[in-house]
Parts: sequence; structure tokens; C-alpha cells
Amino acid sequence: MNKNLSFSVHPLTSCPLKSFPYTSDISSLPGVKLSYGTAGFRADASILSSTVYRVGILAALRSLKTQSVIGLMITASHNKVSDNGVKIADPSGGMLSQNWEPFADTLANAPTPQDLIQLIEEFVKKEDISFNGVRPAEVLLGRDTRPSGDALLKAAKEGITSIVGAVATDMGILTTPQLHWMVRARNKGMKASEQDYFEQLSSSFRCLMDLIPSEKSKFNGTNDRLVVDGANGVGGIKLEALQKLLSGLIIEVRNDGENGGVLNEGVGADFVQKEKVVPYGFGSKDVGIRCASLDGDADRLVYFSVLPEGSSRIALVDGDKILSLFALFIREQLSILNEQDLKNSHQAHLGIVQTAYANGASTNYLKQLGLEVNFTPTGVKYLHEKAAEFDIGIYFEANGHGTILFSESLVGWLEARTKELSSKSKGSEVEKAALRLLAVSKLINQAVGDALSGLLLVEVILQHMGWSIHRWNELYHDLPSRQLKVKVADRTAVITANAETVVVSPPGLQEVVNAEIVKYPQGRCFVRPSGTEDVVRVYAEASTQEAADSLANSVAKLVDQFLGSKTS
Ligand code: 16G
Ligand code: MG
Repeated sequence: MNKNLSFSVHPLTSCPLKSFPYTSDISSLPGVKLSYGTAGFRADASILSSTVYRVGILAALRSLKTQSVIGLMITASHNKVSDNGVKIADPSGGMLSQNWEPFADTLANAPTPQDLIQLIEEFVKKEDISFNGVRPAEVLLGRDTRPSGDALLKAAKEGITSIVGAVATDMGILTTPQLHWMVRARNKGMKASEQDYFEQLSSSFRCLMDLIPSEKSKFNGTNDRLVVDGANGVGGIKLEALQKLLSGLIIEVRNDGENGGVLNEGVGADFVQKEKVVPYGFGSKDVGIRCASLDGDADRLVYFSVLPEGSSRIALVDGDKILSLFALFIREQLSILNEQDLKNSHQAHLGIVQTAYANGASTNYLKQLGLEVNFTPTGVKYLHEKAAEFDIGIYFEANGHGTILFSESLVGWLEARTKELSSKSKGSEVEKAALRLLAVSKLINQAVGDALSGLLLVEVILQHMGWSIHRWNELYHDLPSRQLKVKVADRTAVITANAETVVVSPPGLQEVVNAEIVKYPQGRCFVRPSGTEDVVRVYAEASTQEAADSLANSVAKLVDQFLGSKTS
């Protein structure tokens, strides 16, 4: 095939694709069908270069279309080290617009270079994408620590620069949330280097620390100590750099990839949350110490403490509990503002967003606090979109991905109000509450869930409350739950509604699932097709572990009966 195929993508727009390398591509492998899904394209790294090249083209086109800087991140998050993946950050720093996902899918699966060219031509025409000669496409590139990242970066750059005028800026090895943060900052005309990221996080952390009420017991002894499992990935390395700018907190990073540990192997937030055991490098010496775990690209965070029984078991403090801690703190500050600030014309609306995987006990707890709890399907893009509807929207998945979004109008109001209060009622409770909220909006990543910024916020809130990890974990007790995977002939046959809580197809399945659920006290169960694996997932919750296991097992059998086992 022609390696340097020159052609004009759009005759009217002079947007030529200069070359077409990587012709032996994943799309020609039998049985491989790529889907952008919830987390971008992921596969064994050895077959990904053409996909990454194509996503490079897509990123440059997206930049031309939006006239903004776009991000391209090379990572497979918590997958094994031999995998890699690629995903796009939109101008806001959020996930790629869902409107473009079908294009991403067809682009990645185009069987021949000619098909690819035709697809691009048609898409450019349909979307009316042109290069006006003034603002060329610009794409910021990031990659995690995977050894395959370098070669894939090269493929991405070639894809990007195959669009005339397009600029690919390599930002180096980064966490996924760092890249999203940088894209957002660039498009807002703000400083966007890694140093700027570290400075923003550390200065807002300092500000929150300074605002801790003096009567609250600050951490002492072992309590200012945190041990972090870095998943042998990029997060630990960045945390070590960040902590040099912090005071009032002693962080020990383990599994930082330095001592021969393998990325995500027996370590990391995904492992800890799913297996509920200590990650490698942790054990009985850590009983009683506050521990946290990041995933491979540091967009997930969970906490845990090692149980004293001498086993490898842990008390897991998952995304739901991080959400609950954040919600308590934000609610406290908002109620000071809403009740005590007479000038408060901006009664801020706080909304919580969870998925069906949130433990029912966490939802009950949040509702008992009087908070509005909303549900969306699984996947950050859905949670993020919903949270953005509120003045302050807090979203988390149980797996530890989440953040707090502040509306621009609330941030603007807080900025103005804190200025006013600093001259008229300096040191008042109202001023402190407004300053705290403003600092949280700067500390917590506004683009995407970020384990590093989330970790700093957890730490400062625990200090603010004077709480140990055990006190925090006692906020509520999780209902026992069980997750199962069912391999079926075609998982796309399962269609769900109401934020994945109800199966609408195949017909009749939900009815028999309901008939099972009613047999169990506090029973809850749902069935959904995975977005990342070729399986159907079953989640069940009930008042005892045996009951949760039994409910999950019976429903898994029903799924199997309705959908048939996978035939290879
Ligand atoms: C992806 C999603 C995560 C979701 C998970 C569910 C993003 C960035 N990541 O990792 O939010 O919880 O998929 O996987 O959206 P599943 O569909 O296989 O259950
Ligand atoms: Mg991740």
C-alpha cells in the first residue's frame, strides 16, 4: 500500500492529509472491533499504532472544528502493562463530545486506507471543518509510564501533523487528569504547565489548611502520615514531586515503579477496590495507618486501612465514602453562607451524582443529609455532564473516580464576595466559608476526576474535621454486595433504562430479576452490559453477604438463560 498517500481531504477547505503510515492496522485483524466506549480505545499495545495514528487525525480535526486546544492521552489506566490505549480531552478538559464517538469508532475500524480517507472526507464536509490559515489545530499530548507509550506517541504525532498546519505539543509523561487540566487551562488562557498544576494544587491546599478552625484538633503523631500505593504508575511519581510543595502532611509513596514493581500488578486502586485486600508492599506493619491507592493513570482514588487480624484484609474506604466526606464539607460551608450571609443573593444549589454501583447505604446516608441524589449510567462522561447542571455538583463512582464541579457563576460570585468580605468582615465565619469553597474550586480538578487533587482534599477535610480514617469510615456501613460477570453470546442484546437499573431488552428478563429481588431483605440488583469487556455484569446487594451472593448468582443464571452462553 502507498505509505505516503497525498490527497486533499476537502477540496473546498484545503485540508490535506499529507501521509498515511501504519497501514498494517488493527482494523485488518479478524474479529477485532474497536469501540471508543467510556474510556477510549484500549488493546494490546503491539496492535495499537494505527489506532493511535487515526485518533491523532481525529484530535487535529476536533481542534479545527472547535478552534481550541485538544488533548490526546496515551494510557490504558488500570489495565495490564502490556495494554495501552488512547483517549481525547475536549476543549473544556472533559471527555470527547459524545457526538463525535461514532466518527471515532468508524475511523478506528476503517478496513483500508482508502476507506479511512473517504470517511475523513465525508466527515470534514459534513462538519464543515476547515483550516482558515489563522488558527491551526493544536493538540497537547500526554502518556503514562507504559514502555509502549513512546512509540505510540510517535504515531499520534504523525496522525496530528498529517493535517496541514497542525501542531502536536508533547507535554511528557503525565497523569490523565493532568493532561485534562492543562487542556482546560490552555483554553481558558491560563498558565498550563505541570509546574502551574502543582502550584495551583499546593497553594489551594495551603489555603484550606490555614482555614482549619483552631479549636479543631489538628493531626498529631501518626495522624499526619499517609501511605500511598502508586500502582507502580505515573501517579506515585507525580505525588512525590507535588509533596515537595506541601507542608502539614507527610506522604510516603510505595509502589512508585522504582523498585521493579509492575504497573497495576497486585497494586493500584482498581485491584484494592475489587479484591478488598492489601496491595503489594502493605501488610501488618501498616495496621491503623491511613492508606490510599491510585490507579495506573491516577484518575481513581480509594482509601483503606489494614485490618488487625494479621490477614491481608482491609477496611475499604471507596469512592462513595470520599463523595460522602466531600458532600459533608461542602454542605457545611454552603449552609454557613446560605444562612448567615445576608448579602447572599446566590443560594447555591448542591447536587450529588452517583451510578447504580453506589452502595445503597451511601445513597441513604446522603439522602438523610437532605441532599439531592441523581443517578446516571456508568462512565465518567455521564456523571460529569449531570454534575455540571448544579452550582456545585459532586460526582463519584464507587471505584474512586470523581470530582466536584463549580459553576462559573458561583465561582465569580465567590470571588467578588470574598473580596467584599475581606474589607468589611475579615475573619468572619462567612468569609472563611466563602474562602474555603473558592479554594476547593481551585484544588479539585474541574476537568475530570483526579486522584492527586482528590487526595489533597480528603486530607485537608479530615484535618478540618479532626477525623481519623476510622471515624470517616464509620459515616455509614456498606451493605454487603457481590459483582459477577456473565459471558454471553452477544452482550449488546442487553438494553437498559433508568440509569442502567432496568433491563428493557430482552423482554421478560427484568420481571424475573424483580421476582428474585423481592426474596431478599434490602435486596437490590441490576444487570448491564460492560462498556470495557465482552461480558454482562450483575450487581447485587442485600442485608447479608450470603444473601447478596445468592441474589447475584440466581440473577447471573437468569441472564445466562435469557442470553445463552458465549460460543466461540
Ligand atoms: C471505564 C470508565 C469508568 C467506568 C468503567 C466501567 C471513564 C473514564 N472510565 O473505566 O468510569 O466505571 O469503565 O467499566 O469513563 P464497565 O463498563 O466494564 O463496567
Ligand atoms: Mg484510570
